[in-house]
Amino acid sequence: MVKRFRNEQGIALILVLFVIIILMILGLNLSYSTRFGLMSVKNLKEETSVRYAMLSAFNEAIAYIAQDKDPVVDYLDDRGLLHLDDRDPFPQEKEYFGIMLDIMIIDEESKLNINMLNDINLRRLLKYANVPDDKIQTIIDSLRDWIDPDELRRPSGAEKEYYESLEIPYRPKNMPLSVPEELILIKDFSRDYLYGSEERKGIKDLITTFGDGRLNINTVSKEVMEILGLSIDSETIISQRNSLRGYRAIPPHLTGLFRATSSNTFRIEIKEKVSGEKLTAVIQRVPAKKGFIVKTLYWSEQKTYRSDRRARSEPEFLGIYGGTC
Ligand SMILES: [Ca+2]
Ligand SMILES: [Ca+2]
Repeated sequence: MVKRFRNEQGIALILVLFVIIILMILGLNLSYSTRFGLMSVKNLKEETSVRYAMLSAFNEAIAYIAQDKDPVVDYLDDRGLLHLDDRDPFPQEKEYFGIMLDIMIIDEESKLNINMLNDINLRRLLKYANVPDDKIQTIIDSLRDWIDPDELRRPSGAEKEYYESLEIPYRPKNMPLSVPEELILIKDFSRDYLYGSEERKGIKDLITTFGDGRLNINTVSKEVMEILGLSIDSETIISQRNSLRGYRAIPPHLTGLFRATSSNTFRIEIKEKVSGEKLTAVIQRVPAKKGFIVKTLYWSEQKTYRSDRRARSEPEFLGIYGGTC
């Protein structure tokens, strides 16, 4: 009888211990879930705040561009800031909802359109990036083959048979480039020709795929002018446009190179100072009865993940589309 009573006590003790262990596991799990949930909410709140701050800055930049009161002139001052009219340039940094952002408006019509460059200027552009001489003709022919609709290979070029034989095969676009980054897909075009390295200056900031190929004399950089063969005249052009607050007409001897004193295609780059999250858009303004209609041509958001403390970033969305906003 006593032995049976002790056995029952032992079983009860084991059951109590078992229940306590289960409760501890459930408690720890609940605590972890709650902590994880709170972190997720905090991250979501931060991400949402940053995104809305960026969208606010983007909309303000668009309004600034669309309210240009002087359609004849858009010019860069001696600090490199873009003036659209008598207003102050758009602020380069501004706080939205307590979030500090860097903001840049860049004239895409100050850059060389890589889809429309002739061989002479393309050669000068590649030389600027210190591309080896024996690769320049291959890149020029391959770029032409990449853009033209046929499959007929130029002497140093590349068409379908070359790209399909690569370790990771793909096909040539047979259309104009949508974004400058596409150059990296073209035969013999190395990534550092675009982005630069210790050995060479990259061409990324000098080229575009947007706009109709017109260059605005009031915004082109010294580097672009030198690629166009204007090395001596570049200083004079920059000093004259500074003192004039932008040419209102192109000097007769420069009409062969420049066809505009104002622009319609702009890149807007917005970056959060702390995390480095970035929003890039290219917009085009089209004259309308009252002011301008603004179309978005390109949109990219570069997101930063903070939960692992070592912020890593990757493009969240890369898109090119037409539309009115
Ligand atoms: Ca203007
Ligand atoms: Ca082709």
